[in-house]
Amino acid sequence: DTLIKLAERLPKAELHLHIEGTLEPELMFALARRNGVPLPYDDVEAVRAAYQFSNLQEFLDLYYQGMSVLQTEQDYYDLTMAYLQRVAADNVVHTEIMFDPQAHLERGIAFDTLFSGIERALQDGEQQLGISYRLIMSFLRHLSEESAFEALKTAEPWLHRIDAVGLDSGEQGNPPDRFERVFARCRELGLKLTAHAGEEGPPDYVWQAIKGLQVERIDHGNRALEDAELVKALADRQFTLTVCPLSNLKLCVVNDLKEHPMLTMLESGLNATVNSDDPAYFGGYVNDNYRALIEHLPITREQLHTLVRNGFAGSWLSDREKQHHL
Ligand code: ES4
Ligand code: ZN
Repeated sequence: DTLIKLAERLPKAELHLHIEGTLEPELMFALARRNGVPLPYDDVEAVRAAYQFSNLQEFLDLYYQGMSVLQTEQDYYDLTMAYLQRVAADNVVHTEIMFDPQAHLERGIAFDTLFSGIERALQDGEQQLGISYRLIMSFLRHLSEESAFEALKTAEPWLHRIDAVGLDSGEQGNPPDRFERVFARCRELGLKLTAHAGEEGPPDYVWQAIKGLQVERIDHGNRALEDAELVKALADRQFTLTVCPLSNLKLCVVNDLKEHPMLTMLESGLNATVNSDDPAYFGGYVNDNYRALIEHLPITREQLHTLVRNGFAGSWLSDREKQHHL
């Protein structure tokens, strides 16, 4: 109980958050009505009832369907502002949010529309709520490398306002290797690099992400624990792992939170962090994820402080900004 109180009140950073995954059913319905987009659900309860997944792909199908209600700049603003207001209550003071441009461009939404809405909310959030931010443009790995290059070209006029690129969507059968050239180009452009790896995919995908894509962080990374040499490489080189406990539970990456590998990760010297991934779909924001860990694992006060500190240390804040939080 005291650990939960401590986790709730500590200032925190969130490093793994898909802005499209913050679309709560209430806002989904409001935007569907506002834009005249049909939804295959009768009400908010029916949406929530549909959120039972046995793997990543079952979630992704509903995630891509849900975002079809996002149409105007104001929609993206409202989505992002709702997230910021929600996590301000969790004492999140820094957030690094991912967005999936290809999922919107494919539906005929202009890059300017989605980017302006998200960025305007982040700027207002920084002013009004004191939440600093970084922006991560994520490529969809179920699409081709050519499609990723196209998205990068479309984003060109905005790249100076984007901090990093990522790689997400269905992992099985979509190894990082295929995106080596587009990540190399992003690196040349001065963007930071991260990739989802080892959520459902094998340790080899994590190796490909660090060796082939040359990412600085790994999103998830759970299955890295199956490869002792990989664990050593990640620990020696101080990679940050952006772990998402409630996501892992909802997507059956773990069967029970009591079996969650978070403490094993810390004890193996890995720089793990606590994040919410797609909070509207997985049943909780950052504090809910801390609470779930504390309730199910024998976590110490020191380990809790380490997780919170890792969030700032692994962020893309400047060294000076990090000093302020560490
Ligand atoms: C995602 Cl949990 C997860 N994994 C991979 N891709 C994603 N996109 C949104 N959430
Ligand atoms: Zn994710």
